[in-house]
Amino acid sequence: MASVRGAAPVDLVRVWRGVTVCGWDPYAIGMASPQVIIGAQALHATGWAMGVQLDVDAGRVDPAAGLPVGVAYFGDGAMSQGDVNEAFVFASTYRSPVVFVCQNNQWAISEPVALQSRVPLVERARGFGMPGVRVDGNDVLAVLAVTRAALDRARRGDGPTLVEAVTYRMGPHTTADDPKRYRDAAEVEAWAGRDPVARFEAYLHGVGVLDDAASDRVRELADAAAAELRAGCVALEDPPPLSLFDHVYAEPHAPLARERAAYARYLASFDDAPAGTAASR
Ligand SMILES: Cc1ncc(C[n+]2csc(CCOP(=O)(O)OP(=O)(O)O)c2C)c(N)n1
Ligand SMILES: [Mg+2]
Repeated sequence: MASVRGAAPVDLVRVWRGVTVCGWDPYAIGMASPQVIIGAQALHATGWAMGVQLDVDAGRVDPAAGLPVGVAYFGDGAMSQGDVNEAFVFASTYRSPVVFVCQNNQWAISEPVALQSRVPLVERARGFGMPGVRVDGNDVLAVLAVTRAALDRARRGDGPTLVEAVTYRMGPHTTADDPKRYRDAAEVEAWAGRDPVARFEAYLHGVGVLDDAASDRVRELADAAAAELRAGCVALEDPPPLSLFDHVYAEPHAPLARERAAYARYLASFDDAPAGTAASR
């Protein structure tokens, strides 16, 4: 998503390498940094969308031109978070221009979605007073169509929609996770045959839009992008340790200055550390 909006491949991994708090300029590409706090983005998108409505009230945005729309993507596990449910309440009652897309990959680390909800997640939308649409999350065109319809509804000022895209998490949650301990290999096998990229490729071949040469070219481009991403990630430089304090608050203040000074003293205590170690930089 970020790369479609203009972020370079390496921008996608800066945060995960821990060298920055945001991999790109959110204002430049109109997309916030991925949230580590599960589901917080649903509140951010809703707050932003409520701001759009204030802009309409103040005459800064012309609703006749179609409202700008916020979109929040989150997982099935996030549906159990207070943040997400609070966002649904505000977005629905204020009819805010926001679309919620729940990527239900059926696992929240080792917790299956059945433990999160006794009803299909999409059915919760009704209780909040907004439409919910359940879509095959491995069908690229279906997801596109459902998202477009939800965006159009929000642009018209008709309020939010919850989209539940049903898919499956094929790999482990993280490198520290071993899914063999809690799920059946046969289930993973069944979903392997529904790979959305392979399905869409087969569809494009079927309708004559893609031939073998074009498929090979796409694969080459993908390999090149992956190589660029890996090289860029390895080449990222650690920021100076004290820059940790630079973007926490908009304005400097005394407690922050004290903490910064204390950390500077701590770092200085390593001054005899060999060149090239973290503390010597
Ligand atoms: C508020 C909060 N609680 C717990 C965690 C730890 N945590 C990280 S990922 C995750 C599961 C997320 O599952 P889901 O929402 O289904 O997203 P998925 O990883 O499947 O895309 C949890 C509990 C967190 N990051 N934030
Ligand atoms: Mg999940």
